[in-house]
Amino acid sequence: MIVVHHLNFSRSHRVLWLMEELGLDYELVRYERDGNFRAPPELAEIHPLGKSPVIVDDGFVLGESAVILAYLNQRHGGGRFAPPEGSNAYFTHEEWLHYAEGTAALPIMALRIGALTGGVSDGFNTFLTPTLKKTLNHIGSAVGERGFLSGEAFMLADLQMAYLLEVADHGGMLGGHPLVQDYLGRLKARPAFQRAVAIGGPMMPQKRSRDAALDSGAARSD
Ligand SMILES: N[C@@H](CCC(=O)N[C@@H](CS)C(=O)NCC(=O)O)C(=O)O
Repeated sequence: MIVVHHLNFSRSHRVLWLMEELGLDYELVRYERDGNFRAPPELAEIHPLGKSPVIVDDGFVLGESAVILAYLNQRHGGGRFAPPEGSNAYFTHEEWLHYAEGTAALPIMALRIGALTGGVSDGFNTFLTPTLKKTLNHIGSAVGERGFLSGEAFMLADLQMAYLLEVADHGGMLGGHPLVQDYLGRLKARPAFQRAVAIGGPMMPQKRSRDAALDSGAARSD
């Protein structure tokens, strides 16, 4: 049985979503963020980073959401949500899958965390704001009016990207990027996405409670 260690308001929504897309059985272990928006220490008993998501499959412990998604898709999903292994399309899809956390996350998370913790410096902002624009333009050009990152089919990379776009939307960053806004809407309309929200809660808290949690505490992680 696959065990999914799920933290509320976090990237582990991705794993629940894929489980629901694939129709797999799993056991859910829930963790609640503390007043500083941090994971509780019990998560570090599962994986040394103490972050979510983490899965345990028959004793095999795996962290990092992109790898978890690829593992579940290959080992338990018949490769359904990625192009055929070894093809050029496969590597283009890998590029998008890793682009999410490797590149797109930086401007989105830094601007959002900055806004919630007193603002980023002007110097950092001169890097972040144009980088955010480039990032959202890049995603918008790829998905166009109706597509997904790798073309016409929904794949792991789309599932990976949604959390970051939700954070961007939460921070009011999607204005001026209607293609990205529509794309996020298409992703969130998927029944499996909605089942994952019903099971594990939303990806982001209501703005007010989140701000209050951050205001009341010290530094936070993403
Ligand atoms: N790159 C990692 C990021 C994992 C991560 O930062 N998880 C956050 C939740 S979105 C977390 O557990 N934060 C709580 C903490 O660090 O205390 C992934 O994609 O899995």
